[in-house]
Parts: sequence; structure tokens; C-alpha cells
Amino acid sequence: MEQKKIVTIQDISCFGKCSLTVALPIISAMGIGCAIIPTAVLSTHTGGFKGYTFKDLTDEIQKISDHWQSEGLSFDGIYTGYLGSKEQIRLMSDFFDRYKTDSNIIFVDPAMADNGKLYPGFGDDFPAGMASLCAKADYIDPNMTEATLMLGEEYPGDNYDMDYVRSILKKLCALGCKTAILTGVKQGDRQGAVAYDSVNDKYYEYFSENLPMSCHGTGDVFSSALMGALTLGKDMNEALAIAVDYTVDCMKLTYGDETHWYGVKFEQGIKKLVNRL
Ligand code: PXL
Repeated sequence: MEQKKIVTIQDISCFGKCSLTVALPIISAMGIGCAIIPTAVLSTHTGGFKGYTFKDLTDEIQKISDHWQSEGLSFDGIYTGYLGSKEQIRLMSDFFDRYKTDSNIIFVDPAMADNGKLYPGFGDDFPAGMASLCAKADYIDPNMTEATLMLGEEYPGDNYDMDYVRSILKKLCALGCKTAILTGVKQGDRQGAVAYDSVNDKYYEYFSENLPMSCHGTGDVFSSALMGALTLGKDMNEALAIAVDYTVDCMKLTYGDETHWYGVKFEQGIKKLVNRL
């Protein structure tokens, strides 16, 4: 049988376990072919390391896309993560126009902010650019910081209820995407993800433990597992459960090891992830 194929477009942070060094192994382990377009090479991610290097690869993106078109390549899923500039957002928008088909899915993780703040290096106009890319997606999965930045709303911290979550999801879909998934949603002593499918006017949610920790790269772990599950044809209930459970497992595997502050031990959870597919 033909193998499913995803292309994921994000940076390579050489050390630190995020973006491509997370997405490629997780998607591959799920049995899906994973093509990549690296948007930049950094010595580490930008969360907690000082003096990281940054080599921009924007000039390569269109050339890679042109070559793939001349080879007649196509993908079951297109998944973008961390993008380094508004120019890269524009290139992704063109990439979507070129590679969208009636049956493939476009997934945008607007990875740019957390805990009420943009990541280092992004200007205040970046969220509006990311919102315009989200408009073209089938699925987007911001955290609360990214969602409120894209909507121009105040970040509520942990002060919100499920009515607020549902209203945010509806507003995200009003940007233009079909389904919005809000990650890191806290409800009492639980944490999970809530989705709104605007085509069928349906909400989905899945909650697990709320661990007393927050780790770099968990957004990328979650998005990669969710995108993999959706590409394999899992329905939203199952895909959310797979992605939330895997993310929580990775955090538990890392909890208590202070030498591993920069990311999660996603490798040690892969066997369990794959066994439930
Ligand atoms: O995990 C998101 C991410 C991706 N790429 C780079 C980052 C971050 C988060 O900080 O710095 C370079």
C-alpha cells in the first residue's frame, strides 16, 4: 500500500529537541514518510540558551519548492512550525497554494510565543502575519498566548473558563481555518486540548494530568503526534487523545531530571505512541 507522506517546514535547532529534530523522528516512527524544508539552522533553540547562532535558509525555500514541482511531488499533509520571518510566512502561503489538493491537509502550528510573551527575535507585527497563514490552514494549534496574540486580545494567564476557550476557538476559525485546536488548556487539576471544527460546528476535548512543569518543545511534540494521527486518518477524538497522552508521557519521562531542562525525552515515549496507532 502506498505510504502517507508529510512535508514539514520549520527550523533545525541543532541542540535542544524542538522543531525538525522532534517532528522528523516522531512522524517517521508513526510510519509516515517525512520530507522536510529547513527554514534556518540554529546552534540551539532560543529558549534559555545564550549566544545561539542563526543561519537563515529563506533563499532555499522557493528553489526546493520549484524542484519538487518539476518532479511532480505531492503530499498527504503539509505541516509548518516555527518560521523565522514574515518573508518565510509569505513563502509558506505560496507553498500552500501550490501543493494544496482536494484531499491533503494543511496544518499550521503558529509556534511563536508562550507564557504571555513572543519568543526572542519576533516583532510585534509577527502574530498578524501568522494569523494570515492560519487563515489558509485546515488545522491550527496555538497555545493560549499565540491565540490571543493573533486575535489581538489580552492574554488571560490561567484566568479563564470553558466558555472563554470556546469563544477563542470560534474566533480563530473566523480567521479562516477549518479546525482550531487550543493547546495547554487548564481545567481544574487537568490539562489538555480543546478543538472546534467549524465545518461541522463540533467541539472536541481531551484532558489528562496537569503536571507541575513546563518544558520547551512540548508544543512541537504535540503538533507532530497530532499531525501524524490526523494524516493516518484518526478522527479528532482519537487524534487528540494520542497527542495529549504522548506529550504527557514525554513530560513524565523528563520530570525531575534537571540536566534535561531544554526539552523532553520524547524518544523514550515513542514505543508506546506507536503501539497504540
Ligand atoms: O519549539 C518551538 C521553537 C522552534 N524553533 C526555535 C525555537 C523554538 C522555541 O523557543 O526557539 C528556534
